[in-house]
Amino acid sequence: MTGLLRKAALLAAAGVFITSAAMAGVPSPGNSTVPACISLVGNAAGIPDAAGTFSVTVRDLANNPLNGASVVIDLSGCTDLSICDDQLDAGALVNCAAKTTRKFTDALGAVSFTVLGGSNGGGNATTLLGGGKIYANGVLIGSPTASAYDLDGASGVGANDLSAWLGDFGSGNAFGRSDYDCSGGIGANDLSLWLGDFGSSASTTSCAVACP
Ligand SMILES: [Ca+2]
Repeated sequence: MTGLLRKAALLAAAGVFITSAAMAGVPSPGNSTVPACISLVGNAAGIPDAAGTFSVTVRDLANNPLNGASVVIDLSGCTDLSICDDQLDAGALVNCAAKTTRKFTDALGAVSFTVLGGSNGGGNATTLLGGGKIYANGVLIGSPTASAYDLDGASGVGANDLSAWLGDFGSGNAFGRSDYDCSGGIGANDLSLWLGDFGSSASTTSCAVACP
């Protein structure tokens, strides 16, 4: 190999190295796994309702899982939803002003959330589909529709929430807060899911303190 060729080969190798180093550690929306929709839930005796549990897996541009990535569920775009000041999860860091809750991924790049919160009552729906945002290390990796079983934000999941759901259904608008099955509209299957959650008695209690 001539000197010139050797230099060229070294430069090419260095370029590959720099490129892969830059790719490592940057969350990739295409390689990460996020839910298409999420549901805010209540709790029962301090236990978050598992109906709201979802997972996020963060992978980088080289498709490697990212350990310790900061994952933020940002509901600031959902003006008809509020999250609880206390998520009953020692790993969840709530920023009330930003309407976010943050956790960190494990060695497999995964983290699970159960977001506690609710909505603001019958006739008050505003947000359509895809109102939530999920960020990993500041990179937007998903825009799920965000729903809530506790549609009036009081007294857990009960009859008044059903009334609010019926109002959303009757409006003919695709309000995200009442679309539990992620179909992109409000229909009989969402009612079935709401009834299932009501019947489970896992969301008997609303936020002790909802973020203002
Ligand atoms: Ca309620």
